[in-house]
Amino acid sequence: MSRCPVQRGPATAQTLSLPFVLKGPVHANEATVTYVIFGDRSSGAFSTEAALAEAGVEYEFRRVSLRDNAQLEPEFLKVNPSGKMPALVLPGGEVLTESAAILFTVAERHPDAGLLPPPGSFARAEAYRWIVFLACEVYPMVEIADYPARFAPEGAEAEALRVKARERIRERLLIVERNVAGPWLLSSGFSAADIYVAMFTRWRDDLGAEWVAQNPIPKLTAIARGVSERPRIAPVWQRHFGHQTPAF
Ligand SMILES: N[C@@H](CCC(=O)N[C@@H](CS)C(=O)NCC(=O)O)C(=O)O
Repeated sequence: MSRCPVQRGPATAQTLSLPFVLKGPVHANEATVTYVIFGDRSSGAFSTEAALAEAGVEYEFRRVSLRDNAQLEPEFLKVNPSGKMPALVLPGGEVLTESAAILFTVAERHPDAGLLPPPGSFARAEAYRWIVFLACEVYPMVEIADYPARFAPEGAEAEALRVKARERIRERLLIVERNVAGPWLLSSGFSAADIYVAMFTRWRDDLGAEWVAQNPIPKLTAIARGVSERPRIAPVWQRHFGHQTPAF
């Protein structure tokens, strides 16, 4: 299976230190003092957590197990009716979903973190372009690769669809690879787009070792390494992806 957060390695004390399941209901009108992230290890919730960590703000991570399909439990559906993670509860209690929208919002609420280039600049437009490209052209393919039986009859047809979805993911990541300014995705420097694309490079089952060997993605790999080494993100990276070998 290639679920984006598949538990590939042994659980460590670090990874299990997250609360295992929802601690209690969170409603849109419940006042919270810090951000609350709902997600699983190695999932799309990495991008939310990394952005908040980079911004240097407090947050709580509530673990929703994809392996146990907890995202489809009524309790989580109250948080995100589409049964997807990440979901973010803002300090005022409002619930926000969609990983790209969350990145834009965190960047806007914490401008000093420099998660996006200055408003109005072309660099900012490019950040929007690549984050939206990943959210709209790549992320939906992950659902097809992870849960093909949602889209085709179970068995050979679903498996064939999974293969096709993975091909699209690979082809589209190569488009991003060819557009990396270096060393970061944008010529203006580090941004939330780097956090986001680094996450997609970690979902190795979607890429496949053989494909990576034949289609090196050195620029995206360098971005992933750079993101993993940012002082505020490094512990987050370790919790989500540290179990992977080789790391890059
Ligand atoms: N459009 C959503 C996609 C999120 C998504 O597909 N997340 C995966 C985990 S990486 C998920 O929750 N999958 C569970 C499911 O589809 O049942 C976003 O960008 O936040």
